[in-house]
Amino acid sequence: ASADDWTNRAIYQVVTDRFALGNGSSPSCDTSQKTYCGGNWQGIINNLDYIQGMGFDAIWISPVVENVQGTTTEGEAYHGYWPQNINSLNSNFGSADDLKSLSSALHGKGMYLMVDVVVNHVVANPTNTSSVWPETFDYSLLQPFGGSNSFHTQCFIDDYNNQTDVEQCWLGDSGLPLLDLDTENSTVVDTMYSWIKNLVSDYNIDGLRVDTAKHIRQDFWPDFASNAGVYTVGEILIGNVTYAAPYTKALDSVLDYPTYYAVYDAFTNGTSGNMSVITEMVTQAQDQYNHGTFYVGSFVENQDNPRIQSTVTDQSIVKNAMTWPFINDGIPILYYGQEQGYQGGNDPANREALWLSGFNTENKPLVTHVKTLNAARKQAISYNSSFLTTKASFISQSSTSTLAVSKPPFLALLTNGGSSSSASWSIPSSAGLYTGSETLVDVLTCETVSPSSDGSLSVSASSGLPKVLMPAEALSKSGSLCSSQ
Ligand code: ABC
Repeated sequence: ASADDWTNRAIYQVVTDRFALGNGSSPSCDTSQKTYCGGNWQGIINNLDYIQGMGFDAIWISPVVENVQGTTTEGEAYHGYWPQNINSLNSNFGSADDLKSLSSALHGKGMYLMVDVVVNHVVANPTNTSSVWPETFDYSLLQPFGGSNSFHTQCFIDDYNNQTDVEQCWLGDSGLPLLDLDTENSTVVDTMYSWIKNLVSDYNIDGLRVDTAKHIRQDFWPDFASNAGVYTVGEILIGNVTYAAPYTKALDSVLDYPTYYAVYDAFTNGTSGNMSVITEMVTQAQDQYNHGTFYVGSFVENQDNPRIQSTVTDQSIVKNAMTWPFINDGIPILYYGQEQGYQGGNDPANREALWLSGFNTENKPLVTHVKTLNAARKQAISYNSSFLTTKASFISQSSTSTLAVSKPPFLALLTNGGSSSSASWSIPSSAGLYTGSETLVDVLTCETVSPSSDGSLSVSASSGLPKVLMPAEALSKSGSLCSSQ
């Protein structure tokens, strides 16, 4: 599927090892141990209704290839980011048939499969830590790269502001080095290009999340992407739009990290969090990214960063932050477990087992919230045929604790004030959003508000909850959203 095919989708991100077991069992899973807990592809297949039931129509799974075996100084490779043999699958997650079954089960339900892929490095436990590189590894394990000449000379990245270091040196440390493939070496390059072509076709993959994309020269990526032939979204872990921008030409797009940091900071610092930084970041990204922000992956949690609720548990604030990915330009991504209220902090604590929640959806306000957001976005897409190609715009507010985002038919009103605060937003008639004759429905509560006769709008919220307003007319054909309107 192409980037355009992905724009109307919503992605549920799973850490394969932590989502579900194929046999339905629920073993304990101590995240601090950094070991495999047993989740696998069959477990995902068995629980697709849980994911689809919340309105998601795509999943992103952990890297699928065989990883370093046994334990390392950083534990086991349960997350999948330590490839050892790229031509074989990670048997902890299942067999080739299981992965094919997952792909076809998804397609049978009209859903897409996004696979995480690692090209930057492979991993082997050092055999002899006292020896000097390249004598340190058994290269025969690293398939199909079997020799030190496939790698950049060992050095560890110590200056992330030095792009040569970032591309040529290694991630990890001497305890667990991530052997940095020499992606200037034409044999390595050709191997990777044909590998990705085969992987996508063997498992009928619809999109790729490209790990560590900033650690490889930009001009490696266009041919990689064309061999893949599907939507590619790169991980450029950076808070800076100008740095990330060129990668939106090398790949289809990037995970929207700069905005992520702005959103995380805005919602986890009480009312001193500055919502106007979100406006600045998105505006820059809309201007600088290829295709604006229409193809970005928009998220507020993932496997590398502390969950929102590790910092803030006020449910109004949590709901505001969770609303963000669904009301802006990008493709929304929800990291598994957020809907269950998980609170894990930094890696590895943020990789809790979802089965411990029992996949319960009853009396789970955040499950309901996500379900409503997905339904609202689908309704917006079907009501306004240019929704997906209309840039989100921001209506300036007097307080930096509030944000008003217009993406017709949505007007989303967010606040970081929390449940004991009151917030207000005003939309001047000069914004040109309304004529004054509309009735607007907050799809999160089904309450209505009306603009004044001049088209201006004043809204207040007493418990710090977000509002997602849509004209009642935009809902009339929808069965599920505020159907009495
Ligand atoms: C293991 C342990 C951790 C331990 C860590 C050092 O080692 O488990 O407890 O803290 C995988 C595993 C991890 C594992 C690592 C290393 O491998 O999942 O558990 O950590 O062995 C991707 C994946 C990630 C994966 C890998 C490796 C890469 O999403 O899950 O990790 O395949 C860098 C990379 C980025 C990578 C990330 C983990 O590290 O660029 O691709 N993620 C700065 C740098 C970033 C850097 C980041 C963190 O620090 O610019 O490049 O990311 O080290 C902003 C700034 C940014 C700054 C951030 C922190 O702040 O603008 O520049 O990022 O404001």
